[in-house]
Amino acid sequence: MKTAFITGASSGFGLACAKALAKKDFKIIALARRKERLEALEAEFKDQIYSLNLDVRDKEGIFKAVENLPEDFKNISVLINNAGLALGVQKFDELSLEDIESMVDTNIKGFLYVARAIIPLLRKQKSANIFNLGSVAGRYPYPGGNVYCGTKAFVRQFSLALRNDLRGSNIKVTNIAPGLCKTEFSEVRFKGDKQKADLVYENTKFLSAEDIAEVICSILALPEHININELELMPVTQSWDNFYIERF
Ligand code: NDP
Ligand code: 8X3
Repeated sequence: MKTAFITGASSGFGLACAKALAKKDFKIIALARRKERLEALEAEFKDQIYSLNLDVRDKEGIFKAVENLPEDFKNISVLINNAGLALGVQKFDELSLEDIESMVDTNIKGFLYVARAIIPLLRKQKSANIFNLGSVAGRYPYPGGNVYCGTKAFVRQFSLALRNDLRGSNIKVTNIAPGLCKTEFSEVRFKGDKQKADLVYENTKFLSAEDIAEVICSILALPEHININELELMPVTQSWDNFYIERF
């Protein structure tokens, strides 16, 4: 039985990946802050799930938890480094320092703590996969994206650079960069304002969390010698608008 370590496993992509991989007989280490959500996952898949009720920003907690994993959950060959968030759509100079720090601390620093704690375990495997959750926001800027776009650009470039450091290890690294996808993402971004969140998805077709899980499962099924560096995907309803030109 293979083992996957998934952050942000209480909702959206992380939860969909946990379920999809559990159905494929993986053991799952499911990390998130909301305990009751993780308990529901445990209730569904029983001993296949080992929950870590943790915040990725808790540096000491992350390293301690990984060090103290039960022996039968230590053979991790898949990392889905997914926990992350966007807060607000204000201009950068109107964004609160708290929100700025929260995005940087979660999407960059917490993301790095998890990678740093797990990669030594992946190195013990004959082969392994790392999936980092980037975003189209890491490549294409949009108004109000500022810090969030920057954090996802970090994920993208870090993912590519990490491949150099893992040379010879047979550990693959993929930056998954989705576009519009309906999860709790917008509700978090608008701080619980469901009306504003729903507007994002109004009258259009969006990706689902299950679509992302399916993409990850199909990459996992590829022959061992293929590394997908980056996979960018959007719903067919999404494309680009023009550059903005200021006119006088
Ligand atoms: P959700 O809000 O549905 O899920 C986010 C998950 O991250 C939750 O399980 C949440 O769990 C967890 N999380 C957030 N902060 C922390 C933290 N500090 N410590 C531990 N866990 C945390 O969003 P998505 O599933 O959509 O997002 C997953 C990833 O995909 C994010 O990195 C996001 O930026 C990215 N993404 C999303 C897109 C979209 O349109 N939805 C498109 C492109 C990328 P809990 O609150 O229980 O801790
Ligand atoms: C989430 C996609 O375009 O809302 O990463 O930033 S977007």
